[in-house]
Amino acid sequence: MPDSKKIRTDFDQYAAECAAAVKLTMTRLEIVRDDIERSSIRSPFDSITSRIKSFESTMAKMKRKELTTIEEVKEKIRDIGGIRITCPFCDDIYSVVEHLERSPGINIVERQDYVKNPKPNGYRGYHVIVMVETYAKVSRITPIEIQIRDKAMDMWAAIEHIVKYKIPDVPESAVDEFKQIADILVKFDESAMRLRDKLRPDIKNPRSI
Ligand code: 0O2
Repeated sequence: MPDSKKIRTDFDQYAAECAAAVKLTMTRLEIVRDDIERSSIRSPFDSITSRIKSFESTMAKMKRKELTTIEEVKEKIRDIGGIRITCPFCDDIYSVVEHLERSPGINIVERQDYVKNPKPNGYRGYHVIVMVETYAKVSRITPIEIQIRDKAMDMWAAIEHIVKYKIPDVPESAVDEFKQIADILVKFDESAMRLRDKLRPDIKNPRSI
């Protein structure tokens, strides 16, 4: 039986490390975004937000993954610190990924492309795990997750998350309906890019001056 008081103390300490890594990465991303906004016709960035996974949510994930110690959490749950970037258009996601790849201090060690390969329930998004070096009393390297979605994907995921949260046993019909909405949003994304390219070919590439 894990010592719940110790887990809480260990979690709070690790969450503080993750918060430092998130803070540093947010600053780096904001610098990249500001530079693009100054020098480009439009930006592939819409919003950049962050969160630290709550203790309760981490405990639930530990239970699901059958983890009992903070050492296991550090190894197997790499989204305690999370950043979410939203983009206006679906193909902007790959521009953002290119910017991350070029940014010093953002070291991508893992990626999952749920845009090209959506989850069976219809979830789309591009996830990367980055290792961030921070220095307080000692130097540490901490993983955080960056999720990149366009606005349609983000809207779908936010609603699906709330529904899944409130009702643990989602009926099959609701799962089907979510998938149908996801399929409609794929079409929406395609139309939005087609209209952009037809009406505003000058802004197709967000990096063009
Ligand atoms: P929260 O509350 O957002 O932190 P896992 O599948 O979670 O056991 P892993 O490797 O962390 O393992 O999975 P993945 O695919 O990288 O997903 C991590 C996060 O992506 C999730 O975190 C969600 O934020 C988001 N995500 C993934 N799949 C879905 C989905 O089907 N619907 C929604 N709404 N979000 C999804 P958490 O910890 O689940 O939740």
